[in-house]
Amino acid sequence: MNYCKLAEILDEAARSATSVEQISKSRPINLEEAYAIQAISLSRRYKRLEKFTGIKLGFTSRAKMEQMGVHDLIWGRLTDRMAYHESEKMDCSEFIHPRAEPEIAFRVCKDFDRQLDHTSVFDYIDAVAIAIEIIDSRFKDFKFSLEDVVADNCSSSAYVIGEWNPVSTDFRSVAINLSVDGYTVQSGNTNAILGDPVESVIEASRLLQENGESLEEGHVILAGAATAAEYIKPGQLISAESESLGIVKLEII
Ligand code: OOG
Ligand code: MG
Repeated sequence: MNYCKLAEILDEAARSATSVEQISKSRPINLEEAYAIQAISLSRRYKRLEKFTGIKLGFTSRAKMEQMGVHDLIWGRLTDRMAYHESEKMDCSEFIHPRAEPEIAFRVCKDFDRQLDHTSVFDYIDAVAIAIEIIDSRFKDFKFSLEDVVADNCSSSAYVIGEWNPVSTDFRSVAINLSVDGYTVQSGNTNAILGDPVESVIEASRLLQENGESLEEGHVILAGAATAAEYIKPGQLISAESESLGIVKLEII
């Protein structure tokens, strides 16, 4: 089966909220092929007039690696169709088996034109926020290999970003949690994200440059979850909170 067909299968699985078999079960693919499938699957979304809004990193914390049994940093693409506002409700029927995780988001203020380092990175991001990412693997039982999940755009399906804070706000080594209906279900610390979430931005710039791609002013970077993810269902109010960054909520129907 060629890449286009595999991309179509994954894109249609997302569109119809129907799970499919893991690619790796029938055909071994390598990481390069997996990223090629991801890119083709996203180009189908762009043809439907979805707009690229930024990228997400995955498996930047031990909690996530252990939960999913996958041990390498991955990246996927975000589009405007995945972006929810706090005032919107997320309709669970448009998803297969969605899970929520608490994240940190950074806002890009200058087009990425180089690989960033610890000093230059702050010229390129001007805001930080608490966020919820909704991941929804298109694979049955939410099970996959590293290559499978990369081909599936790293399970990206939705995200909501709280109020932006200046990037000088303390986002390092701060407690972060995920709550369902006001009860904390996951708690962690932002230092679980590569030791410091800003490392995700540096990693993002490296990965993008290696791929000949870039981020522009206004794009966002989801740094990766600091805790394991939780299954969500209709009727729940999901929130992510951190003392310094505030709270963001998403109502599920
Ligand atoms: C893959 C996506 C991982 C994160 O924050 O680590 C991810 C998955 O767990 O389905 O988004
Ligand atoms: Mg995530």
